[in-house]
Amino acid sequence: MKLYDFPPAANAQRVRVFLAEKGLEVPTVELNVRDGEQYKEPFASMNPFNCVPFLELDDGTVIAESVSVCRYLEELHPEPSLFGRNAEERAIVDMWNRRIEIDGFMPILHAVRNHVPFFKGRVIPGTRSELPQLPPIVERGKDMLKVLLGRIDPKLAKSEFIAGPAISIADITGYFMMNMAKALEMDIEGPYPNVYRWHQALSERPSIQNL
Ligand SMILES: N[C@@H](CCC(=O)N[C@@H](CS)C(=O)NCC(=O)O)C(=O)O
Repeated sequence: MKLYDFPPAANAQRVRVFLAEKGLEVPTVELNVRDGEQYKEPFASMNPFNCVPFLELDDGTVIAESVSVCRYLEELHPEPSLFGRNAEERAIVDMWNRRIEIDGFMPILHAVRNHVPFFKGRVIPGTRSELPQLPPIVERGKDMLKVLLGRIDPKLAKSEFIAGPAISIADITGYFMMNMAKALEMDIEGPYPNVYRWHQALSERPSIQNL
């Protein structure tokens, strides 16, 4: 098995944090997505989404998508669980992970890609599209994140982690969502003190410190 990775890429870091939390090591191959290596062969044929991370199994099967890679590794190594230990926990973790990805991670990703000059000419991940950066997408992304944080903050007032008393994939997704929000200079500490505390605590974990 080989993990195709690029150390500065947030989605690749999601998988690396997951591996560290589980105490797993997987051989990695670095693919420089800034220089466009993902568009060259054999990588373009291996992963039609032209992104990192992706996992190549020994028989050549490729699994792209950070959460799908993590889910596969969880099946092979169930302990410690980051997707839930029974039907109820798995549903709760999945619910929060999906809501974070759909309502916060994706909107804020598009906000960043439409705001930060570095992403000019690459507003859609995994494409070389010349589509222009659009300021309304930035504002809408921030608005959507605020709605989500308004729902997560009361939850984190009562719970150390998003889906319950133990860290899960939902916290990893949420951690990287909040990192992206930093690029948009949003005030988090004032309106969402529990989100702020949770994000600070996660940033001190060895899995994140050692990225
Ligand atoms: N939904 C995908 C997103 C993957 C993704 O967007 N990866 C970025 C790095 S953070 C990438 O490889 N981008 C290359 C590009 O935009 O050309 C996942 O979770 O794995």
